[in-house]
Amino acid sequence: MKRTTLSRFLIEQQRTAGVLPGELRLLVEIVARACKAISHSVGRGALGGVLGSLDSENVQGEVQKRLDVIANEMLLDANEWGGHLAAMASEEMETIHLIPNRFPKGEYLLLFDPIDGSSNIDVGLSVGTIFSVLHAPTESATREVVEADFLQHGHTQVAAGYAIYGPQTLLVLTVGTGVFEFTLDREVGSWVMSDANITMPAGKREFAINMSNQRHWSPSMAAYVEACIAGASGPAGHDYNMRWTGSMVADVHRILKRGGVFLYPADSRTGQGKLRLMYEANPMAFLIEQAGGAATDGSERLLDIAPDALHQRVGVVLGDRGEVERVRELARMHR
Ligand code: AHM
Ligand code: MG
Repeated sequence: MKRTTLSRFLIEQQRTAGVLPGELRLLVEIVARACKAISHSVGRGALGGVLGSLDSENVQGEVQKRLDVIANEMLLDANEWGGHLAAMASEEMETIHLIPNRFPKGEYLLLFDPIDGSSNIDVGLSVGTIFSVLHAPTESATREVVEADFLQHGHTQVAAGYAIYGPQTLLVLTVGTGVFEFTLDREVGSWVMSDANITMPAGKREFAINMSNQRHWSPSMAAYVEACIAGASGPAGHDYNMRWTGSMVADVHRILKRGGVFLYPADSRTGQGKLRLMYEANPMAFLIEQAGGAATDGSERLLDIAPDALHQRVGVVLGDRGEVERVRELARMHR
């Protein structure tokens, strides 16, 4: 079997396809290297003393897990010195992280959720790292980067991906030329391509949602899920299967490979969803669209939302185009 490593893939994207600037290639390699280190820590679990919670809360008021903080530090340390970044932002940090003056400043912005699906950490189930790369605005080259520089539409992302720490450690990546999956070869320490040009299987009847929030959904969202549950005898006319792991990376990965739809809708208590636009919804929407799927906040295309805050939350419906369109159609009908 011919082994295409992540490095080779990225060099070929740069050389042949001409779509990948050298600095961006370096950036992706460094993020992937940090994910390798995070995978090692996650894998050590109780043996590495990395499980459990800290006394601290993040900006979202969530109790931080030890691994949330460790993974955040690993991503910051790995990406600070490379010279390809102007600043970083993370779910675990209130505001942006500037590149220290002792290092050269590059032209990209990196956003990440260091450990997504944190509630799974202490029980040994799949968690992941999600990341998104943007161009720093040109004018930021001559001044300090500010939070507003990050508030760009999702469709301006130049790369996005996630690592999933499960039975295998996988890296799923797009640089805007399709979606590629790499499996970590632990013996050699390199990422090896295990799936190329991933296209979501269409028409699969599977949905992933936290049903315990049902009473807080909009009438159109409730109608969509009711129809899924009613199955063949209801308006959808088909039986559906449901899955929920409580880890977006795992649920989205399942849908990317097997088809179906992932939903974390807006909640009537806040008018927002749980998931964050900039480092959860947008990168996943970019990947899903690149794989032939669609992504919306319930009515608008996710990648077209103009962000107004770094930690903004948003409703998320992504996956099978037909299912996403039905959600949007129901929202229009209930308006
Ligand atoms: P986290 O980034 O703090 O882990 O929160 C995001 C996670 C997603 O991975 C997942 O889809 C969702 O929260 C699960 O929420 P719930 O607890 O409602 O099942
Ligand atoms: Mg998360």
